[in-house]
Amino acid sequence: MKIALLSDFHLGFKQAGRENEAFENAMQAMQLALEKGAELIIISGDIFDKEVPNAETLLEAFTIFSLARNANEKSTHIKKVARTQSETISLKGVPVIAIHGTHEFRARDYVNYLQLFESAGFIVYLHAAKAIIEAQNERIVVHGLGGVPEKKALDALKLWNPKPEQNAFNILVLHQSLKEFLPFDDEMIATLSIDSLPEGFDIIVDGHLHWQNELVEGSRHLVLPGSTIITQMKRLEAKKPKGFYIIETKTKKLEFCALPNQRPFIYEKIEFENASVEEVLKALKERLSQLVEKPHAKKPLIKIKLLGSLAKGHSQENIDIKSIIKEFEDKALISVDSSFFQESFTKKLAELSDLQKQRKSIIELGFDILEKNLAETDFNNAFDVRRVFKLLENNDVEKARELLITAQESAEKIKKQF
Ligand SMILES: [Mn+2]
Repeated sequence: MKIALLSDFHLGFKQAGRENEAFENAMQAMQLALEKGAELIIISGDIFDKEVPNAETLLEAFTIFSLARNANEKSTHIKKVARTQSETISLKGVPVIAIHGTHEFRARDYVNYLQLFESAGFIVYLHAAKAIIEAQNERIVVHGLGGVPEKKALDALKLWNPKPEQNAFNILVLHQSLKEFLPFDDEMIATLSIDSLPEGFDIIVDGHLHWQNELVEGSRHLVLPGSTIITQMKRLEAKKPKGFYIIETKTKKLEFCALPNQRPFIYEKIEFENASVEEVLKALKERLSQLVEKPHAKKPLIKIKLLGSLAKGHSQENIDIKSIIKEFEDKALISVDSSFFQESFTKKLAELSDLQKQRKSIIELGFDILEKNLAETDFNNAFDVRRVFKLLENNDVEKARELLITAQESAEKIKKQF
């Protein structure tokens, strides 16, 4: 069986000049996968860029899933098995199996949008569950775990504890960071590493990491389809095209299929030493002129990193990058990141980044404090802190109260036993 591995469409992602790109790229991926004869489509999370997509974005998703649904007249019965229940779901056309990513993750008291697409008959949605397909004398088992907060990923994987089935082609699908792929300058944390992933699966597909990669480590065959769109402009994404993989289960042959019409992405560094503002501007302009010389079908995305040092008395605040971006706006979508070494400025930046970190971690800090305080009470670990927090954040006070009361009752029961 030919299985297409797609990931991270980020439908709803918008940036000036790239308003339709997420949709166009995801459409290209789905179209090409079907043209290539895919008989099953697996999407490893982040179909949507936001937890709650708007109607326009939902329509885009329906359009993409309809391509698969209308690809042929067949109907496939998929047995979905979760810890406590099992059901058979029939999908028309080429079946799509998906997990949620970090972008569309919703706490368990809320319905996520993949559940909605499952109930509409467009996909089978897996979270700590597996899907079994029997077709053409083959048995395919897709084991899926949606994206969970990185801190909890290792525990979640251990708790779920997926096991490959005998006489079947087993695919494990995840949406997490892996320690091996985290660059030093990245703030993402990871609790999973390749050797912490379970063994015995024919392939392990991981979404979330936006650049494509394939590697075999020990008995594990890891495949990162990468995103179909550039969202954060990471250096690694400039090296490889966007696309998806197709695997043939019998031969285990893996093929990468690049999107036929994608926006070029150029990532460059320019280094200076004691340069004046004028020199930086001149060099930046010259480099950009060279880069846009060659005509492209789509305006290229260019990210330039300015590094090194400025001359005494020159400050990067005086480098008018905006007007340069404007000058080239007909030819490219430019983003310039200046990280000159300047003592006072570096200090200022460090302060700013500290401030930002503090702001970012206030919610995490809240969790930590609550968790710590609870550990000292009779509540102990009687309820899911994150869940209660999310409920309170959404003003579902009544539901949070109920949860706490149930937790208190069970805590008291435990206490009575001692
Ligand atoms: Mn993503």
